[in-house]
Amino acid sequence: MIRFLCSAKTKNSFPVTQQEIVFVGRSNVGKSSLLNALYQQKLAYTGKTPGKTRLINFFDIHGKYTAVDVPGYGYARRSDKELIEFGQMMDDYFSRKDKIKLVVMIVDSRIGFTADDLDMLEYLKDSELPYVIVANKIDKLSNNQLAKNKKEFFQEQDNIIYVSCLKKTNIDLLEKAICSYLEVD
Ligand SMILES: Nc1nc2c(ncn2[C@@H]2O[C@H](COP(=O)(O)OP(=O)(O)O)[C@@H](O)[C@H]2O)c(=O)[nH]1
Ligand SMILES: [Mg+2]
Repeated sequence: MIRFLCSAKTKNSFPVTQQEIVFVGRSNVGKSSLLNALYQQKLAYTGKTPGKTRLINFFDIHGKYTAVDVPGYGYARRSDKELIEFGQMMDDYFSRKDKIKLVVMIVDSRIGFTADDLDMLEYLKDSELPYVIVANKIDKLSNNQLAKNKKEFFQEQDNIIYVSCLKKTNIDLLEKAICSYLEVD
């Protein structure tokens, strides 16, 4: 059973959990779609309005781990105050390092890493958090174009999974990757 636990934005309102798998990505990159594909149900809103979800959402996944849906970053229409609050929320959340087993960072296979993505990547590397990159929307690319993008955009990275949430391509590979990072008792 998949169960919504809570929405939170400050340290003392985060739930008590055992192990967390965290999902991050730019607004509109397909994070909600990925969660839907992975869990075969709607955990968060899929929608055309970017930046809709502004809190960190926690879901219990079959009592095995907690899936954490972090708000999309790189949303241009945010005020300075909102950006500072967002940064604070991220720092508060990611400081709970012992809980975080894996960060799943979603990018767009058609455009590679944007400046915002590179900031996030640096943040993950600096924090020494384990992460995997999911390059989404490969259904929008021809085989040739995908091969080209793999080489041009993602050559430096070996921990990349190329997926289509729309067509459910390679979602099983991500599932396996997640499992491999979980502690089993
Ligand atoms: N073609 C295609 N479109 C996708 C895919 N994943 C998501 N989308 C579309 O991208 C848009 C944003 O998706 P959403 O899941 O709401 O992104 P979020 O803002 O990151 O949660 C929606 O119109 C989705 O239908 C995919 O794998 N292929
Ligand atoms: Mg969403």
